[in-house]
Amino acid sequence: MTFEERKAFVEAQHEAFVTRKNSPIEGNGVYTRWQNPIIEAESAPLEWRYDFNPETNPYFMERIGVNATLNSGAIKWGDKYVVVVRVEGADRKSFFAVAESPNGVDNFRFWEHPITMPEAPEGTCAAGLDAPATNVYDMRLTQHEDGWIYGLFCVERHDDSRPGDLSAATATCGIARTKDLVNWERLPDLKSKSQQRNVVLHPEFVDGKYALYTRPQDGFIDAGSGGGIGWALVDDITNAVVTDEKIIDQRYYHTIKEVKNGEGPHPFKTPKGWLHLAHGVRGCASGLRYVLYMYMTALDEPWREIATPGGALMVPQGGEYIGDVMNVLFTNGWIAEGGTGADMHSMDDKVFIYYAASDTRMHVATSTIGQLVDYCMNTPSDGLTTGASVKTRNALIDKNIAFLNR
Ligand code: M1P
Repeated sequence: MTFEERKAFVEAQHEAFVTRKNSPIEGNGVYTRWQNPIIEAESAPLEWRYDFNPETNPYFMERIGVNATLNSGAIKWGDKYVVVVRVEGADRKSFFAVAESPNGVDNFRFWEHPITMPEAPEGTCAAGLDAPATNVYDMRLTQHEDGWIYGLFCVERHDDSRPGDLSAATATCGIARTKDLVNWERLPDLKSKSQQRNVVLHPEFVDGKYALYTRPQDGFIDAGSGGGIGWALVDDITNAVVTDEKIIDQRYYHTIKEVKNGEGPHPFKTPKGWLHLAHGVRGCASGLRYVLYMYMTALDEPWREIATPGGALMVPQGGEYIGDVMNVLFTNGWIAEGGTGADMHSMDDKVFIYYAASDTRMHVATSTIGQLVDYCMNTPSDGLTTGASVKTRNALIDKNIAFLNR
């Protein structure tokens, strides 16, 4: 192939890939999965990967590869469905990039440039190191009632207290804000006694303070003896310090969140309470297994659980199981029609759950606020023993027998 022939071939393939139609797969009544991933490494613009000049790239070869597109924040932006994607280059460094779709389920197209995220202001890195971030990832977007859109994300640096160990790392929460998703003001990292990943900003002030869902962890990978989804109030988001942190969603032995868990995107406000989406992790012979689960908290006390459906909402299925980090579903973005931030949603509002499969590609599942609230309020909690589980299932069977024999 000549340079021109190959360029035309690659361009045609890319356009077909980006514009392919998606279709729903009828499921269990709680949500609907969509057949195709919505964003994959191949979705990255060709200008980000190829040198288009025949003099410097005579074979029209890919110059800077993209390895994966995963854990994406999400927000409705005018009439567009926007995700802030964690794009991982072939060099294992992640960066953030905005992609938009006209309908939320296909035709996602990246904006021209990735986000240029400033480093934390000098002297404000939580790790006490003023080194630039080695890696940033998993942004949670919150349209806050203070008027800003916040992005909270994980900042990873080498743990220099263990100089001989090249895998030793620290996780802290980076904070940035924007009005247009293009220009970002970086604020000091969150200061906290422990490492933090999966920190999420609640969209409303609580007692006049910024409220955070946290995930304290003993080490970079291990949640350790603590863990759980935490709750902390912060006086000043431009110098955010966690002083008091309480665990609001615990981990339990022999459950889907035995090893660790973490808040997904910020919760939606519904007439029945705050609707939360999270991930839970357990260990098994094939490694760690990440699944999605839900819970609800009281409208006036967003830290108090009022519904804790047992088990997983979604687990890896089919091709989702395969990728860079197998057996993982992860979410940090969802969109509900009918409002953003702390707007009250109605039961009819459509919900788009954006989730990544095996740290490799982005998918979508759709539902409604009403279906998800019903799921939360009417799915029995995990009884934590086999005996309790059988009792719960028998109660459903007996109810059905009585109803069907009426
Ligand atoms: O590899 C699975 C996930 O592992 C981490 O999540 P957690 O902090 O709960 O263990 C994150 O690195 C996440 O990005 C990744 O998808």
